[in-house]
Amino acid sequence: MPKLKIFEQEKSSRQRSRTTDPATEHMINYVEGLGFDSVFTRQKRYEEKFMGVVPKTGRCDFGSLGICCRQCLMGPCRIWHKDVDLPLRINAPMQTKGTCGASADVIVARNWLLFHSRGCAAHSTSCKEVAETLLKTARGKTSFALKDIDKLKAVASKLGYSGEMSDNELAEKIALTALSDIMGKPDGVSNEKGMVFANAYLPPKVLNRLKELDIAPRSSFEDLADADHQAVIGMMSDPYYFLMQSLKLGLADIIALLITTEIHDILLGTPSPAKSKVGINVLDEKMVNIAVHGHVPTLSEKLIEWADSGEYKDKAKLAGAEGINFVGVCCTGAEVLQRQSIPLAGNNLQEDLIIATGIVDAFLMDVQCSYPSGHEMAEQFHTKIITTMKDARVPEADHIPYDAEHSDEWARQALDLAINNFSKRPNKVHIPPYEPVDAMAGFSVEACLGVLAKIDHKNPLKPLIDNIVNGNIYGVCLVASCNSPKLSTDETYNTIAKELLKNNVLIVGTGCAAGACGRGGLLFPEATNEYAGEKLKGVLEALGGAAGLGEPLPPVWHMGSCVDNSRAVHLTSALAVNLNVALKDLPVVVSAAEAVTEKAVSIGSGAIALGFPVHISVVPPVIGSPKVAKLLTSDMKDLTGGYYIVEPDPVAASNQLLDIIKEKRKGLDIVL
Ligand code: XCC
Repeated sequence: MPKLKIFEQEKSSRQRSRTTDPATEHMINYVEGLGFDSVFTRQKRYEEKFMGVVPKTGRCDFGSLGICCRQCLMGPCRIWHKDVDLPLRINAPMQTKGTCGASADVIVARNWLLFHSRGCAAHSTSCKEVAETLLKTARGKTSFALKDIDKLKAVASKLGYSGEMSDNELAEKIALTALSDIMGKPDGVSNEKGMVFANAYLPPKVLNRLKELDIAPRSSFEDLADADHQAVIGMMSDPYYFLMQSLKLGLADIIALLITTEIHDILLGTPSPAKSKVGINVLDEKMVNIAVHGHVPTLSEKLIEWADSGEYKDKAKLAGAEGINFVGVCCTGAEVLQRQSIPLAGNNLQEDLIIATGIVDAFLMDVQCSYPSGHEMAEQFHTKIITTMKDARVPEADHIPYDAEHSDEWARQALDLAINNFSKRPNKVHIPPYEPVDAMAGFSVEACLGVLAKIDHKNPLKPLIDNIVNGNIYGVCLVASCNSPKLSTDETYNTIAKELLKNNVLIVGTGCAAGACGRGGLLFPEATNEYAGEKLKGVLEALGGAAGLGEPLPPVWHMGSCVDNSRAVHLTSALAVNLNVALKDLPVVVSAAEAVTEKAVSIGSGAIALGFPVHISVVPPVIGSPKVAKLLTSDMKDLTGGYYIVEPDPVAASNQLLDIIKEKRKGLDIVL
């Protein structure tokens, strides 16, 4: 169980460097030289100003440990647990209960659950919106198409719809099922059966266990309302049930992701591996640069479609540019990278740095993971921040409200704004002198199975299973979640990936973690020769050959945005069903090392509920309650098979993950 000194270990990572990406480091220094702030500067200032306190993070001790309660107007209460060492800064005697009588266990567990409410609400709301887009498309009310009919039919058949229905009818059925999974069902009876997508996609062994534990989700919005109700003063005070509800929300979140991925693929196409570039320098001084940031690919795909038209190519030239250059940021970036090979400029930590190049003509923010001060950096340059969604407004930004029914008009307005802004570029252009890195992305489940089918047409999973069983693939690690300025950003993911790769563990990546591996050069075939262990290298060479690439597959498979964590769930569920085991039995682990957002916490708990061990390097605000910390880091293992591993040091974390994989292999009685 984590002790207070773990905060110092967390900090020592950041003290090694702020980032391992030279272009990012260069731009941080440039921006600081101009006297502006970035998230990195603010993190540093936190530590400098508050140096010397224990646990030496510069953060509030109560908040860091999760024992500050601000839920009612009797408070706020700051308490302490008798079994947790007192930091020097705190003058004893401390209260051990809030005014209402809430102990550290109650306060920590309730705060923890409320993280999940916001995370699950974010993914569920995004899911609802894309399901509405599918419904409107099926009813002929948008200009989107059902681009991947094979995927449409596969999803429909999984849900039990087929027969004589037309494509539009199938799409409508899928959309309505998705909406009732998210928003709840009008009749209480079908409600009891839970989320239809969960029942259709999760392995029966896993589902049964979730039902036994009473954490199988009913529908996102109902489970979210239950969580809020439980958190109300005078309601739940048993930390165990708070944590179980957090698992339920995590699961509802993952099912929302799964639905979202399936619908994105139906509307926009299912990705397949293709090459592109990663790094701030994917911006092009001669072009109108448009950065797309957030999590809504439908919107960005419309922009890209229109930018490709003769009309907008001409408009860009008239403005004096050679053309229009899209770059991606964060998860919208991961989405357009995996489907359109649009280069990835960076993540949300780099938002300010990308703008500070002085050549971003428009920076579109849809939903989630944009920082609240992004517009302040934009004001120093000429960049137009364009917000698009009613739930994510930014002061002083141009707001063009997006809706699927009028997406063409919307895209045209946004492109016009960007092109008109090209001529207003400032003199202070500064591009980091580092070439972008080659990267391959697009490893959807369908693409992976497509390659495997070239080896075994009848049972594409068999080559994968055989290689896992014989130890050529020792295990699989999903690297997922955000980048955190609390650590040496990028370093953790890349170190863990390299450590595991040399031990023949295949890495799959999503979201900002996958982007970090991209900057570290791990998304490209050549990295296989450099980093993969001999056995894994052999497998990746054989797969690359089967795919007709003439080179190995890369050692880290970029599976998409954080929404596409669902692809990893999908693939591992297929493996588990094939082997007739539960997910917890597979030699599969997760590292969400640099987790930041509520969404990352919620997905992490969903993964734990499914049975996966989940590593994090940042210290979660739970160690103020030894009971809650123990439940999350060890007792959970007996309930679901999943649990959190908190280890700031990436090499130590890799060793722990390897030990877990070994233990799982022992359990399956396969080659050690
Ligand atoms: Fe956001 Fe999805 Fe985290 Fe990146 S990884 S900072 S949640 S963009 Ni999902």
